[in-house]
Formats: sequence, C-alpha cells, structure tokens
Amino acid sequence: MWPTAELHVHIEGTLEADLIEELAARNGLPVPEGAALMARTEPYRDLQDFLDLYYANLAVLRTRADFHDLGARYLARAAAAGVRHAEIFVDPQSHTERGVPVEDVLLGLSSALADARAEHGMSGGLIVCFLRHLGPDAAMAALEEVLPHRELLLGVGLDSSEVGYPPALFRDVYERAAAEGLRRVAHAGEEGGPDYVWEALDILGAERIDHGNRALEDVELVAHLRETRTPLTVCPLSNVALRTSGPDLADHPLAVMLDEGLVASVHSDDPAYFGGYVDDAVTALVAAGTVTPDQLGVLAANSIVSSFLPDGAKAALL
Ligand code: ES4
Ligand code: ZN
Repeated sequence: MWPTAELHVHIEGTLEADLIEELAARNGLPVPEGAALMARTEPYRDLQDFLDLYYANLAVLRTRADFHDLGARYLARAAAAGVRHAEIFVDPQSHTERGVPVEDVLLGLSSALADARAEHGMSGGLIVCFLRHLGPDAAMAALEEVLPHRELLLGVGLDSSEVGYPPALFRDVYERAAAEGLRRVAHAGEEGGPDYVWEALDILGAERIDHGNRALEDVELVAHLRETRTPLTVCPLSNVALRTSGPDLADHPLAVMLDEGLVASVHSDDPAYFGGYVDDAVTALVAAGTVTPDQLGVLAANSIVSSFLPDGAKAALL
C-alpha cells in the first residue's frame, strides 16, 4: 500500500450507520430514518438527493465527545487504508444550526487528530467548508465564528449544492480567509461546468479543486491546470454514486486526467455513503482497468504533492 494523503473527505460523510445508532442511544435521540438507507447500492438521483440524507443523519452528533469519536473512527480506518496525512473537511454550519457550539465541533475533531498522531503516526488538519446553499452572508458569519479557533484550522473550502451557487458569490469570504493565512480549496466542476472551476481559481484563489471532472470539457482550462500544476482531488466512487460520471468505473475520467498530465489523486469524499474508503476506491479502479497497477505510485505521490504539508514532510512521505 502506497503512503497516501487523504485530501477530500467530509468527516460528516464518514458517519457510518453503526456509529449513528451508538450516538442516538448515547444522546437519547431516535435513530434517523436515513440510517437504514445508507446500505443501498444503487446510485443516488443526484448530489441533492444524497445531501438530503447526509444532513438528516447529522442529528445524532451533539457533543464534543461525539465529534472526537467520529474523527477517531475515521482516522483509524484511514490509517488501515495507508493514509499517512489527512486534510479533513468539516461543515460547521451543519452543526451550529442544531445548536452545537462550534468549539465542540472543532475541539472534538482536533483531539481525534492529536490521538491519531500519537497512535498511528498520522498528521492532519481541518478544512472548514462553507455550505454554498446558505449563501455568502452565512458563510462570512461562519468564518467569523471559527476564527477564534484559527490555530486549529488549515484552510477553507466550499461544498454542498453546487449549481446555482457559483464560486464568485463567495469572493469576500475567501479574501478574508486568505488575509488570515488560511489555505483555500473549493468544490467545483462536480455538477457545475468549467466556468465554476475558472471562478474558483481566478476569483477565490483556490489552490486545489475538489472534483474538477467537468474541467475536461474546456481545453484551455485543462492546459491551465496542467501548466499551473493545480491539483484535482478526484472521488471516483462518489462520482458513480451521484451520477456525476458514467455508471461504469471503467469509463471514469481519471484516466483522461492522468493522460493529460494533470495532478490528480484519488479520494473518498463520503465513504460511509459511497461504498468505501480510499483503499477501496483504488482497488475498484484497478479492478475496472481505469488505472494500471503501475499508476498507483503516481496517484499516491500526487496526493502527497497536492497536500498542504511543508516540503520536508512531503519528502519524507514520497
Ligand atoms: C459532498 Cl459529494 C459532495 N459534494 C458537495 N458537497 C458535499 N458535502 C458532502 N459531500
Ligand atoms: Zn466533496
């Protein structure tokens, strides 16, 4: 197993059905109906169909200990998948709207990262994502709310429903985040077109693009991504589950991305919902013939190069 950096995982998307049941019992809450739907193997209708289930299942997460345990379960599973460094997305707005204090979210997850460093020798950090469907004012408020905990944060990202919420709406939020020294990434080109990817790069200053599949529709954009070595964090199992690629992993655009010389790497997105963790995704890609076994070293190296680790730490993992 190649040492890998996980750069595209939503911690809320690692909430497995068994942990949902445990947390519901612990907190005296009903088990959300959606927990039973997670075992499905047929694709979701689209991104929104999945997001509705994902947000509903979060009702069981209430305390700092809950967030610690969520992080710890993920990090133990990731260590077994060969992940040596994890830059983890978290959606604070999806928890504060239930009345969970943002410090419980951030401190619970951070304590899990500290434990993983001690237990598994893993490094990592948190990337706070703004829910684009709540708009730019709510995003700015969320940024202000997390900034007292600036030292716990690696960067900011943008996720949730893409179409209708173009990156340009969030210009001021990203400007403020950059002024705080936060790293910048954004989901773009998952359901939105290449124009969303251009905006994420040119207007938000995104240093990585999460997904980016639809960038392949624009030859100038492909050339730009290649020349600037802008990373794409690609999630093949997610794309099949959400119908943002074809139903057959063999036709996944990752092969084209690598042929085009793009810095693409494989990630898991929402592994509790999409059929597996990063090792499962890599195994499935090889089984489908999308990538050859000799490309696995390139994919793993791309993940490390694309991380926000300092150069010395990257070199130690390559
Ligand atoms: C997400 Cl797959 C995906 N796309 C956009 N936002 C998300 N949040 C969690 N998973
Ligand atoms: Zn994602």
